[in-house]
Amino acid sequence: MTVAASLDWRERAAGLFPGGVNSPVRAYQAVGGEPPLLVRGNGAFVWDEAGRRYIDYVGAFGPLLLGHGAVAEAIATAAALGGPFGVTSPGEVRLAEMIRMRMPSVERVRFVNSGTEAAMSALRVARAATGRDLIVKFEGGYHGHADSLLVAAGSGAATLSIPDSAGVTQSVAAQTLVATYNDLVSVEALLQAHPGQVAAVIVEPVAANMGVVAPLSGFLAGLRELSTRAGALLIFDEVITGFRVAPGGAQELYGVRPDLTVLGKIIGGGLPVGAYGGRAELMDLVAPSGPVYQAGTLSGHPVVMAAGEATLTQLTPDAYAKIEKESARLEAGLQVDGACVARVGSLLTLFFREQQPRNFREAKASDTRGFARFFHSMLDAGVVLPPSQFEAWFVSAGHDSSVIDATLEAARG
Ligand code: KE4
Repeated sequence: MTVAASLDWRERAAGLFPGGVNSPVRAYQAVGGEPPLLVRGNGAFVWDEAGRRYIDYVGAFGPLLLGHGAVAEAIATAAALGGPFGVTSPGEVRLAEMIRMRMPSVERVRFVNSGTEAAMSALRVARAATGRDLIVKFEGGYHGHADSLLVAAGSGAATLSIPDSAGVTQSVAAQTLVATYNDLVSVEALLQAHPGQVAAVIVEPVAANMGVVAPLSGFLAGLRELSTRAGALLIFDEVITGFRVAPGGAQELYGVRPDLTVLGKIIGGGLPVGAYGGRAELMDLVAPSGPVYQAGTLSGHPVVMAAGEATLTQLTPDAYAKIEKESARLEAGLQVDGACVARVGSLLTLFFREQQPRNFREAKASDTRGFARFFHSMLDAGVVLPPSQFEAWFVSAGHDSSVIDATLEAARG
């Protein structure tokens, strides 16, 4: 495709979609410049319309733990069978059983079509189960764009400096209390100030939407204890960490059992998906078993289930070991002046600050202009990163030693 042709695509997109994109972070507003027009991917690589190859650390923002195209055959086979059928299909059962085997806390699960839908629904279950209205989230935590969660939000909301979205009413926002990540005192203070009123504490067990910020030792166990003591449910948003940071997600890695878990991304292998699940007596509150209504035309779509099943099947112990080895090599080799690396498994962020942040306030103090310069130097060198200091780099099984070496070479500039 010629440059003129790609300009045409951009002009047409600008006239069709807000900001020319279907999700804000893709607009490159935080880093400037125009995103490449990517048309193909395979493994760790993507190609633009001019045939230029890039090493990809966006990985669709998390789903592609196996790399691009890894489950294309499973998708094609399932698509050829027609459907969806408007009744439960075998693929839904198989994927749900794989999830439960890896995350025993998820005794019952409901598939939906996005992480947003999953988080929104989990909150509804928590409010129904406790009869309480308030929720606690963390500054810089991102759980999708449901009204009550667009308060002090991370990811694209932080990138664009709109963590509290227009259109979210004051009355809805007032039911969301905001604590500081890695600060149990801030959580305890909110719970004590609102006795008997907090339905749930929702947390990204590894924060990845303020950049990657690991939980300090004892933080997650502390949330477990504080929530239980306050009669609130603990919700782990594992949309990013689920099946990435360990086969059983962060709840396996850190040994803390939430009451409800929110999932997405990897369980759809790159297709639109979400899921929420947890203790049977909680999930049996969901219609048609109970009074919490939640529904979705394409929930449990057989092609999506096949993509998720193929993904989890290919995530063998060897695959995890390989991803961990190369992620560790990337962390060790990334020496960039004025920057430090934060990593949990195959999630990594290069923060343009001296010390790894422990919360969003510290993450926001990063030199975002320095990040933008680095972002473009890497793009020019054929490495495409998530276009925000407040996103994670996603390493996949396709990022082999030669890819990591090429990345480190590009970072040396
Ligand atoms: P979706 O509704 O975008 O499928 O999932 C929302 C969501 C929920 N929970 C966590 C922890 C998430 O990270 C997300 C979405 N992640 C962002 C990337 N940080 C999606 C990228 C985008 O908004 O385009």
